Amino acid sequence: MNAKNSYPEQSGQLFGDEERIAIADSAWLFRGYALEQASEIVEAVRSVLRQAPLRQMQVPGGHWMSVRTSSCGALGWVSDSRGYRYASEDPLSGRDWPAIPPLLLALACSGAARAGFEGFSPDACLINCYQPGAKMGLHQDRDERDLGSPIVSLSLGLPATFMFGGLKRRDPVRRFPLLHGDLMVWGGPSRLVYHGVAPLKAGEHPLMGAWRINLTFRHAG
Ligand code: MD6
Ligand code: FE
Repeated sequence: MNAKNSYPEQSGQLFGDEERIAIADSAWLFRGYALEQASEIVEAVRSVLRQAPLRQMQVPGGHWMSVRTSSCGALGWVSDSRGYRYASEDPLSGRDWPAIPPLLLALACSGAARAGFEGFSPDACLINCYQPGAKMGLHQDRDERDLGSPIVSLSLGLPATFMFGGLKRRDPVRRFPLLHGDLMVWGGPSRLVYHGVAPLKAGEHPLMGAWRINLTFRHAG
């Protein structure tokens, strides 16, 4: 089957015991990729958040994001009324961001390699936390200097509806669920696709309670 034409609504492709779903050219979803390590991952994220707490950020235009964010890695993603950028210090504390925990780094690199992106070396991991009602509007991830590297995205906790559009804002949008433990890798021709997250539905997750956390690993610098 041509990977380009096998969308999650239509088919799942099985490789070994793992489901690898082609979303678009060079965009893959690995269902349940991190399930076995989920509780250790959550512990690692908690330890990052003790050092760099979640906060709400303002976006250009003055609105506040409904998602709460933090970062780890050499660079962290920050936003204020002046714009978005990567910064080597956490503006809340004035200190460096915590390092990316080794377990998370290993997971991101192995996932990238499975999607055909060998040698991925993320220097930024953005942590997005959603409570019911929180959402993320359609956007492109284009603040990274290195657009040749993919983005690796790990979802934990409550399920979300991911919106996956095209390279133009008005292109049609497909929707698919992102579940606890799912890993997405996208790059190459899909690197600048518009995407977003529909408002999170209320629920209770056994490990995460009423939360969804999404980690996105990037090579930003
Ligand atoms: C989220 N994710 O899943 C938001 N961006 O909560 C993103 O914005 C994202 O998952 C680029 C690549 C993968 C992503
Ligand atoms: Fe994004």
